[in-house]
Formats: sequence, C-alpha cells, structure tokens
Amino acid sequence: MLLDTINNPDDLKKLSLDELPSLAQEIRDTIVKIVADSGGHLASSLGAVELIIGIHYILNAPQDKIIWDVGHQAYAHKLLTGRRDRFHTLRKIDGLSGFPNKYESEFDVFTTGHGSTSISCALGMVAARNLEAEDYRVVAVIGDASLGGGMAFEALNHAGHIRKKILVILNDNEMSISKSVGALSKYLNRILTAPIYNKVRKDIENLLKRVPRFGFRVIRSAKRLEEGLKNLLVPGMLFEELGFRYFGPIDGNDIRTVVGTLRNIIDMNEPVLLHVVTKKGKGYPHAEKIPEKFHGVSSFDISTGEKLYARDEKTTEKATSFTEVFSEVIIDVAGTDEKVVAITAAMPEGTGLDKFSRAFPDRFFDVGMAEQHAVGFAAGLARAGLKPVVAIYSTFLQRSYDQIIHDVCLQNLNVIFMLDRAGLVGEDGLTHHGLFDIAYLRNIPQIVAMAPKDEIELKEMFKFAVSYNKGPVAIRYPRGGSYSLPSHQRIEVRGRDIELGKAEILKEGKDVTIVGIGYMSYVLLDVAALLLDEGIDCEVINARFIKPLDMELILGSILKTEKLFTVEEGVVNGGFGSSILEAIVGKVPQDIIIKNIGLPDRFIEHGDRDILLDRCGLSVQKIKETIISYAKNRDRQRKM
Ligand SMILES: Cc1ncc(C[n+]2csc(CCOP(=O)(O)OP(=O)(O)O)c2C)c(N)n1
Repeated sequence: MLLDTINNPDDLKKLSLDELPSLAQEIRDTIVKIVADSGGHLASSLGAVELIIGIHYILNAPQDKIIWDVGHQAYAHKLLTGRRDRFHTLRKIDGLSGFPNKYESEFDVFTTGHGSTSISCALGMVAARNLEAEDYRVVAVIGDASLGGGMAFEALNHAGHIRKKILVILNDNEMSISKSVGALSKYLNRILTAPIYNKVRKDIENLLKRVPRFGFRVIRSAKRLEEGLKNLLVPGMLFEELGFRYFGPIDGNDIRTVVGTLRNIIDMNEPVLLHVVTKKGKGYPHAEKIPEKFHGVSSFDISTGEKLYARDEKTTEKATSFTEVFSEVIIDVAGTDEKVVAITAAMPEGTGLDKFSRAFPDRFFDVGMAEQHAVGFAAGLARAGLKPVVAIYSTFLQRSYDQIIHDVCLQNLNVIFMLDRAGLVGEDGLTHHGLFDIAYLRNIPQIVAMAPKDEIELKEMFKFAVSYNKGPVAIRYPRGGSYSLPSHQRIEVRGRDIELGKAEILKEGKDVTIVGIGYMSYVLLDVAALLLDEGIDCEVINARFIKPLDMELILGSILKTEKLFTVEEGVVNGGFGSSILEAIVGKVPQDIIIKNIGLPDRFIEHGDRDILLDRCGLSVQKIKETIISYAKNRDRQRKM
C-alpha cells in the first residue's frame, strides 16, 4: 500500500502525481473501515480526501500552518501526518481524537470542534507572522455552512481590510449536516450552476476598451455597465468586494486540479479565497446517497450501511431518548398553542426539530450555523409576542452567551432554551462536552433553569416552560435517554407537577443529604442503595430547578443530617453545588460536612461516557466512595 510508506508529508511529496489517485482510494478505504468500527464523522472526511492530499503535497506542514474549521473533515490529514498506526484508536478512550488536537500532533495547529473559527485564528497567525518577520504560509479550510457563521464573516471583513497574505479554502459540498440553508448558500450555488463567466468577463472588458472616447458620460455609463455585469457574471464577486482574490470553483475531488491550482496560487501575496467543490460522502455509495445520515455515525455494516447495534440493544426494549421526547412534546404543545415557534442552528435532526419542521413548516426556522443570531432572532420573535423555543446543544450555546444575557434575559423575554447534549457526550470529546451550561446560566438574573431526571420529567418541564410566560426558561438534558442511564426503575412523576422552584425528595433518610440535578438523581438512588448496606441512610433530593433553588426543602434536610453532598454532571466550579453553598452560608452550623461532587477543573478527554464518568468521580461506585470517605472521616473526628 502507498499509504504504508507515508509517515509524514515529506513522504507524500515523494509520490508522483499519477500515484495520488490510488493513495486517495487507500485513504478512503481506511477511513470507511475504521469509522465503521469506531463511529465518527464519515461523509465530510470522505469528501475532503483529495483536497487534503493536495494541501499536504504543496504546503510544508508543520512549518506552514493549516487550520481546519470544525475539524471533523480532517481524518485524511491525520493519516498523512504520522498517525496512521494509531488511526484504529480513533475516538476511543486514550486513542486519537476525532478532531484536530494540538496536544496530539504538531500538525494540528488548533484543537477544534466548533464551527466558523478558522479564518479568525488563521488571520491572527498571519498578523503575528508579519510582526515577527517570519516566513510561513497560513491556510484556513472552511466548509460552506461554517462560512455562514458570524465569526467567519467578521474574519473575512478584517482580512480584506488588512490585506495580508492568507489563503482561505472554501470547501463547498453544498451541505451542512443536511442541506445548507441561507442566502450565502444560494449565492454559492449560483456560482456553481451559472455558465462560465471568466470568458464573458474578458469579452466585456475588451468591448469596453474599444468604446470610443466620446466624453465622460459614456465612460461613466460604460463603467457602471461593467460593474453591473461583473456582479452578474463574475463568480465570487462577493469575496472580491471583501478584498480577496477569488479563484474557482474548481473540482476538489480531482487531485490534479487541486494540486495544479494550489501550486499556482499558494504564494500570492494577498488574501486569496479558493473555492473548491467536493462531494460529501465521496467514494462510499451509501454515504453519497444519504450524506446527512453519514455525517456523524456510530458503528455500521460496511456492505449495507446499516447501524450495528451494541450487544442486546436490538432485543431490549429501548427507551426513547430525551431528544425524541422533546421532538414529540413540542409538536403536542404547538398543536394547542399557536404562539410556539422553533429555532435550530443547522441541526434539525440532532435536536429533534426535524419532525416539528414538517408538522409546522411556517413556524420553524433553521438559521444556519449561527447560534448568536439564533438567540437574537428568538429575542425578536418573543418581543413581538411569540414563544420561541431555541434548541441548541449545550456546547454550541456557549457562542450565544451575550445574546442570552443582553437580548433575552435583560429584556425578560419568553424565550425557551432547550440545551441538548448537556454533560459528557462521550466520543466527540473535548470540544463537545456540555460542561459549562449550569455555571453560565445560573448567574444570569431573570432566567429559570431546570434539568429533568428523566424523559417524563422533560415533558412536564417543557409544558411548564411554555405556560410560564414570565421570562426566559432553560432546560438542560443529556445525550441519549434512560436507556443509557443506570438500571434503576424510572420514577413516576404523575401527580407531582412541576412547580416553580420546587424540588422533590426521592428517598427519605436521616444520615446524609445528597442533592442531585437532572439524570444524576437516578445515579444517586443507586448510590443510596449501596450506602444503606454500609449503614448510611441517605436522603436523596432531586432539585429539579437549578434556579431558583428550593432552599427551604434543601436546608431542612441539611439541618436534619448535617451532611451535604451535591452531585452534578457539569463543572463543579461555579456550578449547581456552589449555588447551594452560597445559599446556606450563615444558615447552618459551622462544622457540618459539605462536599460538591462534579466535573473537575480541566477539559475532559473523549471516550466511552461510562468510563469518563468513572474517571471524573461520577460513577455510582466513585460517588459512593467519596461520600463514605467524607462522612466517616468527619464522624471519626467528631468522636475524638
Ligand atoms: C458553532 C457550531 N455549531 C454547530 C456545529 C455542529 N456541526 C458540526 S459540522 C456541521 C456542519 C458543517 O458543515 P460545513 O461547514 O459545510 O462542513 P462539511 O461538513 O460540509 O464539510 C455542524 C452544523 C458546530 N460544530 N459548531
């Protein structure tokens, strides 16, 4: 295999141009084989193979800096930059990350996973390079959907202003996760589908040159005509107006074209945008046919393209996921409340809003990969009297922090935030875990924040949120459903309606108070059962509300047991447990035992969710051990 001979990009350069198509095929086969086993981002990675080979063939990484936007398309880059032998560990615990990771390789300039960041980061390096009088190339590779994010536009605007040497490669496959949306995507599509213009442009220019000099009026009109026609006919005029030299569109799956074009433009001393057209899923027929299904996949059968189920998964009764429950309940509620509208930022399937989009097409908005705008847009909808429901993964809502504060909470608007994938997400790792939302929401005035312990409670909370009408409400819930939760029986909540700021006691006890939030409540019931065997009788409280807290109930329990443990799947610093600490200062005896259990003060790696929970001290066993060590130690101290 050619791939076996490549340990770094220098080895790649030893291959002839004629050998590169075979190498591309080998890379594709490897990617399909490994992703079929480990899961991962398949379709985008397959589409970018020739582009990545071409980039490494022409550039000199790591001296030259290549910055991948999102980074989910960069598997071929990993294979060409010394990680071939470990590629089978992709996304597995202690294995290769599914995204570029600067701690994993010197070829990964940034650790990435969120969209629209590449041009800004590249431009910063360009400015530093020039200030330090260094000499390397900087290339940002960005997808058509990511280019629609505000940060990418801000960076283009700045790059065109400072006019320094930078190459932006627009990898246009006309797809986000599903079909790209938005006016930019329509514009790019017009470039791809319109007839060939460069020739027409030349013809017009020649014609204008021949216009006899009959005075200013004719020249002015001719210039105006030229501009008008240029806008109509020249591809990439938008980018040219922003200060970039535009090249393309070229076939990004044709290795000769990619190499030839890059060779010609790589050393142009100005901002250059190369528009490359690729096919999402290229080379794997199932992915070419339904690229959205193969954007991010779990293990699958290569011959059929069908998902492979984990042991017994197909035969066990599968509980619906939180996402599915939200998907259904919003349709129910919208059926009776016509003010309810829904917003996604390029993730209708992931958030479960795809069903809503079919049921209520006029009340559904996909704003593209633009979370900040999504929240500002929701503010406008709410201000004009509607009830917008913004469904965004916890990690991506970080983008909208100021919009949440300034445009929604400060105005006390009835916007409902549905934060899916809150907590550890597993294999996507560092950039995708939803660790910060409790901490970032709980300190904003006027917002109500909740976390359901299971799917039934999610429904109740959503209905409560829609009927609340007194300001913003956020609901956070994890990936998956109670299928992936501990084996405990789910608790019936019927008859225990959601009331603003009211918690519930799931198990009474006299020795220790454990307050959990969200699905952790079930984990805590298992912990309590084990602790009972050790002679410790726990009171387990499901807080339901992150804000406002039910301090009456929680304080009553602490005063009874004099031992408080809080447990959350979020950063422990400034999180849910901290808010209880702040509330009890001065209200409890000084020598009571208090311990906040949550995610530690570090970014959490990727891998199997249960293993990660255990590593972070949040498995049933680890929580039990922490409680025993704290409770018993203190009892011993008191006796002395
Ligand atoms: C800020 C942000 N929002 C949402 C996502 C989720 N997401 C990952 S890839 C993707 C689509 C990317 O499309 P594009 O940029 O065109 O790249 P392609 O996959 O087509 O190569 C989305 C929405 C993200 N990574 N970052």
